[in-house]
Amino acid sequence: MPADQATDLANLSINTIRGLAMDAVQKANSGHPGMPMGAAVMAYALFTRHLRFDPQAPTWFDRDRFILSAGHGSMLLYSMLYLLGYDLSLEDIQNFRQWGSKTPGHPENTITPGVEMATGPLGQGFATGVGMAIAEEKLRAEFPGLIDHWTYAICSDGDLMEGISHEAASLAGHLRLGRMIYLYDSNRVTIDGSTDISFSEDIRKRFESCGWHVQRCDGMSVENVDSCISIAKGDDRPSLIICDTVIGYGSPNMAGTSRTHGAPLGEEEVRLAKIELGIPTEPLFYVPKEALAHMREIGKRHKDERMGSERKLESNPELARRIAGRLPEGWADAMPVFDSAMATRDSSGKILNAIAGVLPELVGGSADLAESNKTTLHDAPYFSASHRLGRNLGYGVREHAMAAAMNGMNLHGGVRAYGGTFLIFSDYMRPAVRLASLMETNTIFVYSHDSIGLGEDGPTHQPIEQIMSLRAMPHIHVFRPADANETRAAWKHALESKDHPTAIVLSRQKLPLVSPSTFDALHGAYVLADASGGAPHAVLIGTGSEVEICLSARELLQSDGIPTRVVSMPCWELFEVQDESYRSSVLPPGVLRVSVEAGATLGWQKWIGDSGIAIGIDRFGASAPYQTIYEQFGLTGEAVAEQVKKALSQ
Ligand SMILES: Cc1ncc(C[n+]2csc(CCOP(=O)(O)OP(=O)(O)O)c2C)c(N)n1
Repeated sequence: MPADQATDLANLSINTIRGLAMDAVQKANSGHPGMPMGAAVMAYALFTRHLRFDPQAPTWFDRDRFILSAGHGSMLLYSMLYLLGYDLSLEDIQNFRQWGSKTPGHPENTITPGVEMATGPLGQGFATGVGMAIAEEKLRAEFPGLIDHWTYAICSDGDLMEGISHEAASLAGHLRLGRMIYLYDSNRVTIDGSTDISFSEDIRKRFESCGWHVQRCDGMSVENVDSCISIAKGDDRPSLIICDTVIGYGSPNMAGTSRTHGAPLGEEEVRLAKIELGIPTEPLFYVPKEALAHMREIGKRHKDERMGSERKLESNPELARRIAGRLPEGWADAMPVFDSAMATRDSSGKILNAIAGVLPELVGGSADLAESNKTTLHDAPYFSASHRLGRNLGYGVREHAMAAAMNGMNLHGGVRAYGGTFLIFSDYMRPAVRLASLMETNTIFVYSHDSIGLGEDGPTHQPIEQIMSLRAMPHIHVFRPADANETRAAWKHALESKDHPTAIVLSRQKLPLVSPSTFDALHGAYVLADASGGAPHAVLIGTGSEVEICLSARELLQSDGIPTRVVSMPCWELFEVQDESYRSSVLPPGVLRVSVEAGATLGWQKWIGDSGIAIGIDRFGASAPYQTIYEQFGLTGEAVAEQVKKALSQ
């Protein structure tokens, strides 16, 4: 082991981090001690010599961002935050992984001050940081002299194995995101053992070929890591610093092996490791006064700078508005009111271009389907290495990295990112969509080509279970508008949301204008056409393109003397939060309810009950003109009316 050239105080602090990690994992009887023990030096070098932050103001906008991409090493971050003086106590550390604690198993931004994002699913942190760096570049160009910070991450073997890291690294290099510095904890160990089993690519060459600046250093030396970070700052490419480390450093019998990765070392091994590292074996959770004082002092280093920076930020009203996430007064008036039939992807594109001028924070993008998704802001160039003011992101065919990067931009703040792909490819980005929901991030996912209505491309491209599987995800709002005016409501809702993502699900095919120009759709569901000639005998509930089918079924039923109501239900989540009296006024109890949606029927029972009828598609689609597929699958006004009549006659 190379001798660490750091000062005694540095070594004391580093070993304190290691001791806390071992003890917390041991006490919780679960967790990951190895990574914090091996990466403590890297984290110490970064936090004490480079990172700009103020524990008293963890959301200071111009702070450097730090992501622990290898989130299983959470005790590394928690120890650091506690020692530096964030609002995290030694007791919190002792409650690691316990119910209600501020120290959950993996970092969560909604729980712990100083945690920038939730990590744990490997690769997500890596790619989310790319979005944070994009936001910084863009805002620095827009507000020169006010914004000036860096994005750092610690990532692991597992992070770099994940496909999303390839997508994100390629994008970051292409965009020349020089303010990104990633420390790679190269300990050559994963859960199953040595990386020899599965991971032998040349990381240096891989990242260099993606346009990164790559260095390699002894990750167990503060001085080495420190000087590599300094060198990285002088290069205008994103930087990867390959830090050679030893997982579980200090454990006499387990260091360097996967046995330290994801389980307590055991009381005896913890004792031996403490002796090896020169940490007193008692008391547990030992924090030497000198180390705490040293780290707390470092925690105060940027206080004055932060206060000055905050004054500057507040002095610019436009930037202050954007940092606060406030939309300009009356912004929604810029949205057009529609009076004609069009695909909802088209109305979405028109809305975006109409509001782009009043919402300069809007950053669009698509995973190589901009023309299809209608996501392009026409008056703005692409964001690129030479055009930092660009407002369209060309993510390339990288759905997963796109979603994570959008999360990064929205977590960063000051910009508001949306991005599009086909609904079917929401599956390619699902882990990042899930994380957006968990992190309470207001990312807007634009999904066009939302059903068999896309026609000839066939079943590989026709979503079936995607809408319902998005609805199954907690917290995200799924909005499937029936026409251009409901699309306005969808965008209003998505843009005004602060603490949840929204998926806007759009048709490829033209849809008639069926809804009023008011924002009734923001109730989640509303009566679009009521029964005439008496109380309804049936309520047809449609979403998106199937609302039109419900309306034509209603015509047929009404002409047969059956009073029929049509309810448009573009957003379940908004309807769920309406009060009981509104909900039962829309869906009266005791009346036959029929859902019509060109997708999986699983789940509609929630609204139609045991005696309702769910009309949908529980098989894969088919390649044909879309009108034919709708007919073949029984999704027509006639077929729906027949089913209703049959049910009512039983
Ligand atoms: C997407 C994803 N797949 C699997 C896991 C489970 N997991 C946690 S850590 C890990 C690998 C650990 O290897 P490495 O990233 O090198 O971390 P280290 O061993 O250095 O702690 C795996 C597979 C995960 N967290 N995320």
